Amino acid sequence: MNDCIFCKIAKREIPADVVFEDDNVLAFRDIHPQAPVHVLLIPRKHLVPTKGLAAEDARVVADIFQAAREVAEKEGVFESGYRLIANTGPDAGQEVEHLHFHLLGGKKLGALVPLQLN
Ligand code: DGP
Repeated sequence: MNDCIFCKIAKREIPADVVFEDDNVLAFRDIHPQAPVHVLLIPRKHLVPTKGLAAEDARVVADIFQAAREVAEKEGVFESGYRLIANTGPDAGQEVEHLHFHLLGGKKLGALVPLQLN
C-alpha cells in the first residue's frame, strides 16, 4: 500500500527503532509508548484484518505470536508477563489499518479496559 505508514516502515522508507525482523514479520518500538516496553508487531505484507484474512495469510499470525515471544524475551518481560493486543475499529481507537499487535510490558498493566472509559 503506497500510503500506509507501516508498509513504509517495513520497507525501511521511514525510520523506526526495529527490535526484531525476519522474512515475514517486523517489530519496532511504538512512537508513543504506553508502557516501559511497547513494541508493535506487523506482517511485512499489507493485511487489513477488518477486511478478513485469506487462509494463505493465516500463517503470518502464528509467525507474529512466535516473534512476540522472542521480543518479550529480548526486552526482559517474558517472565514478568506482557500483553498482546490488536485494536480494531473506532471504539478501540485504531489509527493504522495495517494488521498490528501491541506488545506491552515492563510494569503492572492493570485493567484491560480502564474503568473511567466504561
Ligand atoms: P492503533 O491505535 O492500534 O492503530 O495503534 C497504532 C500505533 O502506531 C500507535 O500506538 C502509534 C503508532 N505509530 C503510528 N505511527 C507511527 C510511526 O510512524 N512510527 C512508530 N514507531 N509508531 C507509530
